[in-house]
Amino acid sequence: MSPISLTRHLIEEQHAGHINADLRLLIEVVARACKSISIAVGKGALGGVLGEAGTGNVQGEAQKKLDVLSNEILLEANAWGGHLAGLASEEMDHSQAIPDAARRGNYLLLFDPLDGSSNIDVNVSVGTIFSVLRCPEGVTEPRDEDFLQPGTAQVAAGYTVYGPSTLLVLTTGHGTHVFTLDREIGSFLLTRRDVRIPADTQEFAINMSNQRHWEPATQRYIADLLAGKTGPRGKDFNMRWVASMVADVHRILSRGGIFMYPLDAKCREKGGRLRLMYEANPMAFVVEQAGGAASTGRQRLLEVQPTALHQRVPVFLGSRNEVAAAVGYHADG
Ligand code: AFP
Repeated sequence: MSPISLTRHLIEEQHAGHINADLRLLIEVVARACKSISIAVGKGALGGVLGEAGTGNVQGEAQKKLDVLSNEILLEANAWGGHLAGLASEEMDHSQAIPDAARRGNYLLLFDPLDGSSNIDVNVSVGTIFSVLRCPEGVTEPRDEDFLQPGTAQVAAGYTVYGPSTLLVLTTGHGTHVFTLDREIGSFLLTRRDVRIPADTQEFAINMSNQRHWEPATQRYIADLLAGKTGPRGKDFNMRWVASMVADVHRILSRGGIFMYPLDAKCREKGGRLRLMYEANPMAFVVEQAGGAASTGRQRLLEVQPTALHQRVPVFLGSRNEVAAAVGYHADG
């Protein structure tokens, strides 16, 4: 039986009462925008879109041309989608409300338009991460504070990976599903329904160059992983680090593992390296819906009460038994 399309999957989700028509159409708009981003990314040097844009974002990071282009594609796609009350992006200082009622909907969309963009110029997989929240009742012109909802309030989340194939990974709270872009027909087709992350793993992902900056608990945990079968864990571990969260998380979704960006002396002041609202929360929702776990090291990630739109958090996510082990080291202080 040939794989079903994203459209059919979303209609089935709507018929099952899992989502409404507005959310279904919003997800379709985001998926269409990601197809356009995939085409732009896929052109590489031929598209004249590699390299620096010569601008910076609210994070204080130099923007790549594709960061700016991907952001514009998502803004334009949603400006007239009719399903959003507002949107927020890693690349924009503040959120943007959809101005007129004619094209306003009931949802808030948050996104990292091009995650991993430091990898774009060396042709390593990058992606888009998105999160959908409800606009608070009675709010017609949402402001930044209306977006500050915990990850448990998400009604949909997902990411794309622009890699050897372009994948869309999506949850609406009823499992995590993988769609592959069929470039010949231009449709996302369901290639993996209801992904389950193995509870245990022998593979971890962390940027080891920060080792000397980690908290003692992280130092102890990683040292025990590296000690392998001769150490307290009694088994050897392998390590991977792509430095594109979408690629590292997708590997974990595909074969298990633990992904970590813990606090370190360099990012402690900011609260962590990764952004809560449009990186950690959507990935935590996707991972939990696939039977995995996601923590800050001290609490369930989806229960963090946000205080700022671009807030950062420490992240431990993946195989639930390994996340529990890592959290155990941090609970000991
Ligand atoms: P960029 O989008 O600036 O490349 O950052 C990617 C990212 O936010 C996330 O995708 C990676 O897991 C993490 O940063 C990599 O951080 P390091 O460059 O410190 O390893």
